[in-house]
Amino acid sequence: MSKRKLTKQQAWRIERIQKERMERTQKRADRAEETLQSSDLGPETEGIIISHFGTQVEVEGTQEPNIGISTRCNMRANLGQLVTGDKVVWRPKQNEGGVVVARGDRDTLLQRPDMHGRLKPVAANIDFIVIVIAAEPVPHANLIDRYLVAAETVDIPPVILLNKCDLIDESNKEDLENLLSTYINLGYRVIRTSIKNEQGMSELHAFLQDRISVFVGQSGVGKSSLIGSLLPGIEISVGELSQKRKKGTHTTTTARLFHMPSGGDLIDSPGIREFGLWHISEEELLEGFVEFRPHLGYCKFRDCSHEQEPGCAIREALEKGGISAHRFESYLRIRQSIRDNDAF
Ligand SMILES: Nc1nc2c(ncn2[C@@H]2O[C@H](COP(=O)(O)OP(=O)(O)OP(=O)(O)O)[C@@H](O)[C@H]2O)c(=O)[nH]1
Ligand SMILES: [Mg+2]
Ligand SMILES: [Zn+2]
Repeated sequence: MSKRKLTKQQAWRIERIQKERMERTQKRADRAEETLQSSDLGPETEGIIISHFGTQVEVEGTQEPNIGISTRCNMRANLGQLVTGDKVVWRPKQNEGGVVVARGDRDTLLQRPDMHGRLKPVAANIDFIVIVIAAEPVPHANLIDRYLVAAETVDIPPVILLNKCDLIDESNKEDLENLLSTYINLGYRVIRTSIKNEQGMSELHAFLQDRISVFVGQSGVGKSSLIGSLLPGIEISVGELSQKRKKGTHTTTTARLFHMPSGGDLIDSPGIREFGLWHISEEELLEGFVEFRPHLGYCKFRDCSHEQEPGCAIREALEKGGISAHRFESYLRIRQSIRDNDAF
């Protein structure tokens, strides 16, 4: 991740955009308040956020008489950012729409910084993070490690899903197997699927049963395709890879929650290029690498940077093979990106 240096003009532009955004948020909140003051609102009822559309959210009722019914709602100003999976209290308007008036506590929250370093929630109240990679586009180990660190930091168990197994041949088999074996050795569960030949789909279905899972990963790996294949009949957009570079085309633009008829929820999320971890501390980063944990606190120097120092327990584990070179390198890269951002 590159360090972002802004010219005065860029900084001024960002400041202006932020000011405009704040004004818009305020106006929206005023509108929500106005509606609340008027009398055409129904009683408070519970719901869950299905999706977020900039100025509004889609809320599905979880209480009679609104169970399963979706309503576009404005939101009160003091709620902070609402996100897919949030449990809310809302009031229906007489004709259509409604207003969200409160948000329930979150059991879990996956979040990541946006381009400007502001922390954005991705999904709330999730039990599992399904990190989707594919035979094509080629997976980036560092991105997988970033997701794993994020999952470990918020204590939401991750699973790695290799999709498009129908596209595995002699040219990519070894690389993919090497990549996966690192994670299998660390104790992470790996599921292999293909929506073309149905491989692994029943295992995946069984795994997702009765849990709330969010599908994350690069664009084009097949997150939406997998959900569409698990839930035939739903409306979900799927996009071809770009012809030239065989990369995803960022088809899904906002997270959305779908119900499995047999129980459980699936949250589709937009593909990403980078997963910034600027919001976590260097200690959390170390803890986020599960195989580092048994060695933490055993370096000779308390402020060991795990680079050159004698008596470094992490490097010793690296030499003995308890920590793989690729994971250690990943750790150093992420640590550097956290430091670069600190300097900014
Ligand atoms: N061969 C093969 N192609 C697949 C498989 N799963 C998905 N695809 C194709 O991969 C492309 C991208 O699929 P999407 O489901 O849109 O990918 P996504 O991860 O949701 O991408 P974004 O929404 O951009 O993040 C589409 O052309 C799919 O048909 C699979 O198992 N095998
Ligand atoms: Mg998608
Ligand atoms: Zn050390």
